[in-house]
Amino acid sequence: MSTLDNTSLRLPKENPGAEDFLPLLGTDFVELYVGNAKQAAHYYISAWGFQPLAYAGLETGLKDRVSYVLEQDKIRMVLTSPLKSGGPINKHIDAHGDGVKVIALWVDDATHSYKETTARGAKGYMEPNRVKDENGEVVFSGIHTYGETVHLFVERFNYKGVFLPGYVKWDPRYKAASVGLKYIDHMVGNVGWNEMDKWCKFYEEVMGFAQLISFDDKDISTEYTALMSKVMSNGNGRIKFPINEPAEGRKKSQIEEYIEFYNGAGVQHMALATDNIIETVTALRNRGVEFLTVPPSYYEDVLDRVGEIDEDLKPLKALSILIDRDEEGYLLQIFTKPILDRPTMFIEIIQRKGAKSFGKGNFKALFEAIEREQESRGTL
Ligand code: TYF
Ligand code: FE
Repeated sequence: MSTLDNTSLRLPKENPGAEDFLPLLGTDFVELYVGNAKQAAHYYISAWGFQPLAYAGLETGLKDRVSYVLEQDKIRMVLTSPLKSGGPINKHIDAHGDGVKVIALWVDDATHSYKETTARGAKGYMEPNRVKDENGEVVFSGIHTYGETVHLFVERFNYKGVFLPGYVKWDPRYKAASVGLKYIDHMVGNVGWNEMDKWCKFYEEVMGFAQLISFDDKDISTEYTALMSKVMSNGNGRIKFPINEPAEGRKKSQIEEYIEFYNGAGVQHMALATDNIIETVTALRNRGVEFLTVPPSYYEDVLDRVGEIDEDLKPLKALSILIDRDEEGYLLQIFTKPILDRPTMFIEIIQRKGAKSFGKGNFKALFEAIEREQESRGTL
């Protein structure tokens, strides 16, 4: 039996002649459906250092929903709540609690993106739809992915407005300083038993992604909460979607716990990048964000494993920041506790110093920390 088997670390599109039928320019935004967008927005501003950007609601002519848009450097987050009962957003929240509904991808041609992906088997969510206001125009389209999660394709013709047509600038008096978060490094999906390959195939065939890494953790599955994971990436490497499925182990898989509480597949974590993880995590902790911790013994031999690093070990240890290395460099990472009452979504903070991998060397310590949390909840 092998331990975590990092079988390959290769970039997709090794055959340069192949044309990318779905060129993606980046993540446009992530939209969460939440029970109380006003309060959630305050949390992401005060605790996470997001800046208020845009708003749509009763005041702008919407009747049944409200959305707050926040940004921090390249990260844009939309928080949406229903204003009436019984609609699709209510049903989503009833089934899943707060969670990610939309991972929106920025494209040059939303109509082409829709045609190419639906022709390859994607289930349509929104047909190409052109929206205009005095600041320009945007074309949207969308497809379904795992669970009730969707991908929107967003085409912006140099749209000059604050976010999208229908939104007005949101400029509340209260603001909080940024914590230094820069961009979305990856977004992870949890899917059901034996569904990982199906969804990896979806990203491969329908969206032209390729597999970057696979974790097939035979040993881990007998001793720790078990899971399997494959990382899918688009052609230019800007979009990375790891997909996890539960595996049978001695204790209940953290993925199974997620699926139970989320009522199906969905986004498990967003990894947000910083270029100074010590400062970012210090600020987040001071504002009340709770992180998983590892025992001090983790730091006794970590430098034997990862070699020299630029940072002092002392603050990393004090903050419980994890370190890992691959062929190309090293990375620093840390994981919050679930940020919701349901043990579903959490956030990872990551600083890459050359490494392109996902912290395989930390899985044991990380999964033990997650198990301690599961134990405290009585859900193991
Ligand atoms: O995204 C990743 O692969 C890392 C490690 O349930 C990880 O952040 C993998 C699975 C998991 C939690 C973290
Ligand atoms: Fe991650």
